[in-house]
Amino acid sequence: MPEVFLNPNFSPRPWGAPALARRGLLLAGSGLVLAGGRRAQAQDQRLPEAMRAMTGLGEVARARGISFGAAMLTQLLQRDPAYEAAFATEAAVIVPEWEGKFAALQPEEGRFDTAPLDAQLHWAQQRGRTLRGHALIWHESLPGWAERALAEGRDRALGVMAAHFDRVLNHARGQIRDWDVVNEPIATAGDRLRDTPWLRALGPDYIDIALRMARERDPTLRLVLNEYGFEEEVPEALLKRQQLLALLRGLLERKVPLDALGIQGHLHLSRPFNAASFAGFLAEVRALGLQVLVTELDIRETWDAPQEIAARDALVAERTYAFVSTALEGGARTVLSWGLSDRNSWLASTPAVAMGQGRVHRGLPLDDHGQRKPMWQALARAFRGGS
Ligand code: 9MR
Repeated sequence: MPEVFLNPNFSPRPWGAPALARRGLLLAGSGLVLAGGRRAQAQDQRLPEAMRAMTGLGEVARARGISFGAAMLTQLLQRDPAYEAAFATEAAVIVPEWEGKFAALQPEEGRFDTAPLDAQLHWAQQRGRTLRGHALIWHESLPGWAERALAEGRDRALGVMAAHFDRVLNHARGQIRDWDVVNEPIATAGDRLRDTPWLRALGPDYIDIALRMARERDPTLRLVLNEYGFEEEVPEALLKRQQLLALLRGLLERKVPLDALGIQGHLHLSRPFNAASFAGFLAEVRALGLQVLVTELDIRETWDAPQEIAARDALVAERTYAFVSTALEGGARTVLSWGLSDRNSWLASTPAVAMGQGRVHRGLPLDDHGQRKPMWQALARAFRGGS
């Protein structure tokens, strides 16, 4: 059986057929209100145009020297005009949610498929947007052939890494200036390096090797180490901060090239957030001479939260503002959310994190219908520097 290399975990939910009144409401903010009696199809065609006319988060952020963007899926970009319009309006930066991963780029050894990534690059270039790379070395989205090859020993693993970097970084040269070179190297428990095929093949040095290889191949790149699970005030997150700081210090002491820490920001309302404590951590990272950026913001709700949408959205917005404003005060100049609309979020399509029973996490700036939520306003407020 050939392996399937479309993003295997994502099955898009179709755009629903919201009531005409709801569409009218959606468009009201843009000054383009459609008559209630018009046919839904005509509205579908106009919806993206109305969205395009709005001032987006990218623009709001840019006014303060901040880059805002979001993770994009080519499979939706190419077939959903409302999805494309939302990115055109809101995102100054694009990050491929799947298309830059190992399994997407090299599904079989030596056979590279850059078409889905190129589609995003083309879209971004046409509109003067930037695209950042995600992710060269990760324990997930590694095709079966690569996992088997890494198990064959050190030299083979070095060869696999070098061949992938050669081809991908050469292909993207001058187009992608910023890469997550190593993604999620610390164990979920926060107490040690994660046990991955790369670690088993090359030892803890795999991180040094990957960063050095990336710098050798393209000295102009911003090299990022991207991690999650250390943002909030829970014991495993605090442990992870310590591991992360030790890892970063070690890399810098060994003169391994590294420019920034990517803070994923997959937040949980079930966990407390302590702004002062997180600010202290950011200051320690910055004191090492590293930049910080928020790479994958979204927010998971809890089941014991209120049922009413307005109350749920207020909690999400409050957490968004607290987290993003702390990150910005701590020096972040790039903020990316992991998608734009709840409809297409991995929070909805991944069984292990989905809410289920008819509820969908409302953890992104736009709702299921592409309408702006209080989280959108919270981001805008944080970018404007308001309180
Ligand atoms: O959202 C992504 C999902 O669509 C993919 O199927 C999955 C595996 O490639 O990766 C998800 O994105 C992850 C990101 O690459 C790294 N940080 C955690 C993200 C959510 O799982």
